[in-house]
Amino acid sequence: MTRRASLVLGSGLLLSLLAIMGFMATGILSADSGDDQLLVEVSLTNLTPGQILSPVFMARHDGDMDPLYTLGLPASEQLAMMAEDADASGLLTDYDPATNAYVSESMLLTLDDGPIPPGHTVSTQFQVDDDDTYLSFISMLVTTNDAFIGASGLDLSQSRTINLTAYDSGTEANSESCAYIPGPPCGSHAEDDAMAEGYVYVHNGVHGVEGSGLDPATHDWHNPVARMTIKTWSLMK
Ligand SMILES: [Ca+2]
Ligand SMILES: [Ca+2]
Repeated sequence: MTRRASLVLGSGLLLSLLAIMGFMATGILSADSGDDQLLVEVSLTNLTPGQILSPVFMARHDGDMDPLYTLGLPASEQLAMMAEDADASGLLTDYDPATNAYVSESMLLTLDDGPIPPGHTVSTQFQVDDDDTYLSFISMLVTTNDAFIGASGLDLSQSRTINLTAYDSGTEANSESCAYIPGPPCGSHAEDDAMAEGYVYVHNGVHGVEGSGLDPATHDWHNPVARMTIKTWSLMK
């Protein structure tokens, strides 16, 4: 099952923290010194009280790749699969570095081979070349119809912290019916053919629709719902 799959790497190089420590110990790294090889650590923390984040689709790419989504416009089919059912297979196919010239590396980032529970953090590291310094990613809030977090074209060349807002893919009506929600307590992977909102927008939360089985005290949120920390070091020449 794709969303439970272990880390799937493209052609890029994943460096261990041990390697980072080794570079630092020998003085090879310096913070943001502007050289053309970067070592980047990306961490994502779930800040919700009761929403699990699905394994995170990530693509590292150059500046010419199309955005994964645009606020105010309809979602792609690949985003809909991810936002409605945490199914990253479409994204992994479309952004496979073997077939997509803009992509250097794509992966499904997991925590212990699974999703990211509330209050937990998942991290990964990249070695980045001069012209592929951008990161795009998507993760579903799994106890919703079609809520997700993401970013398109994050520049990895500078360290920073980003607070993430929950978006609605606009591809599934927010019935809050367990018949169409993959996360607990529901566990259903069916699609809802009812009229959806039609465009990507800022999600307005879980309201406890009568008979839905969702409890706003657990499943609702106030933005931000997650935080991403990017730490970047330059590899000195
Ligand atoms: Ca759904
Ligand atoms: Ca929706």
